[in-house]
Amino acid sequence: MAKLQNELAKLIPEWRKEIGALVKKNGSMKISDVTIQQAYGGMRGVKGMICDTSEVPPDTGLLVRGIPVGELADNLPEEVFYLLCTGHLPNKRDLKALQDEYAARAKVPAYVWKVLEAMPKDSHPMCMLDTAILCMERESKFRKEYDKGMHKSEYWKPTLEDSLDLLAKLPAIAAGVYRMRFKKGKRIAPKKGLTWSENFVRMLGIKDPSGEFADCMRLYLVLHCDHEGGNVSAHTTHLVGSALSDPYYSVSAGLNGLAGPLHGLANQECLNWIIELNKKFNGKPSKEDIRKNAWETLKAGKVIPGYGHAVLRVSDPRFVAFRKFGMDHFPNDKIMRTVNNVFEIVPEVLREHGKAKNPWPNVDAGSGALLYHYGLKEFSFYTVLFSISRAMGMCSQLVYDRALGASIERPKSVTTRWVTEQVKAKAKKDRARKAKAKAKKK
Ligand code: HAX
Repeated sequence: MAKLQNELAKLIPEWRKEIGALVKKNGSMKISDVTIQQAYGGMRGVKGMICDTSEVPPDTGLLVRGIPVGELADNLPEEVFYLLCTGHLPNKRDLKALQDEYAARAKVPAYVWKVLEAMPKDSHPMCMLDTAILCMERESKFRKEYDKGMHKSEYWKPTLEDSLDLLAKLPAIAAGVYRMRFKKGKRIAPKKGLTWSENFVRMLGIKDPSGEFADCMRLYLVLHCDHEGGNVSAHTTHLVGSALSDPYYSVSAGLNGLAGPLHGLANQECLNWIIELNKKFNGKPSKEDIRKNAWETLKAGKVIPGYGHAVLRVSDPRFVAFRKFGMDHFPNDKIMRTVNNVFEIVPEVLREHGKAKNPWPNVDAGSGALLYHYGLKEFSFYTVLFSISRAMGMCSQLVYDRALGASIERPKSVTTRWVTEQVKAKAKKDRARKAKAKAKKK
């Protein structure tokens, strides 16, 4: 057995013991209430699920297993996957073992390419990626072991096997989608001895003589890895997985959610806003131009893309890391300069506007500028990049769910009639209480 499997085999019994005791002793303690507003409003803030791989405190932003994501800005995505799974970074030997696992599992089955080639030429890259993942379901080791009859304490093992298979193949699939969808020529084979992100950049076929784009992609794949459990894609993966659907079914379901414009697709709109701004002011909008343009956007009843967040109340540390990378490597790039100036002006404008609870930039405010600089200009592909990274969070959450024997998810839904009856019953009770209090006073 390779190192990650060994490490988890050691850790999982400890987690089971610790969490088992916690639930046994405190199972009836309340940790959340739900209001009618929350029930109709996307369950915002309802604490009703567990995710130990990462958390998003509003005042700091993403912590991956307790480590601020900014502190991982020099790490490899492989190291971050190991961290997500185990709670600690790998040593050199364990990292090498994981990289060897990826290399050994990287070959994409030939039928995947045939399926993709049969799709309409204008299919969305996200649809192509999800189709490729779903059609590989026949490879699932979890399903095969389950069909043979497996003890539930063993579920995590083939779940991890499927996850490693999937993660190992994703860069080749995504790069294949890129070259096919945007007519870039033949697929490029992976090369031995390169890291996960270096190989991905090589297979995309975008020129990178300095290796800077590969470093940018390394950062991109680290920063998007996970964002706790309740966002659409993570929650969907967890929900589908809770039925013991294998990782191919679960991850492709989650990525279908990431493809939505309110979730992973937002990044392309941000770059569009910046590019339009540059076009309008001959590539050099002044701070006053930016202020005017931001107000025009707001007065037109639109949001300023890349700013605001449902949970965060500070600048997203992922934006901070992207901005630093851009300003360190290409401060004079027209788009990067505007991204930086927008950051200096827009929070002030949003504060004056007074609506957004968080006037600060989110992850999407800067990431597109970096990709664009290195020549990756096909906006509809950006969510595919997000997906490769986020699959690490999804897979590690699935392994954790199977390790802990997570139950099938089944919250109780209620009807509007039921809610109305509760409101009426409460009003009746309140009236009775008031009448009683009044009678007592007399
Ligand atoms: N520009 C203008 N108005 C904004 C705003 C922005 N950037 N951010 C929030 N507001 C407005 C909201 O539209 C809302 O207005 P109404 O009361 O008229 O509905 C009000 O401020 C309060 O909203 P909020 O509570 O601060 O924010 P929400 O939790 O409702 O929404 C969003 C969070 C990220 C969706 C929101 O800030 C937004 O639309 N931002 C711009 C789009 C964007 O950057 N999306 C990417 C998010 C990152 C992500 O999660 N990617 O996966």
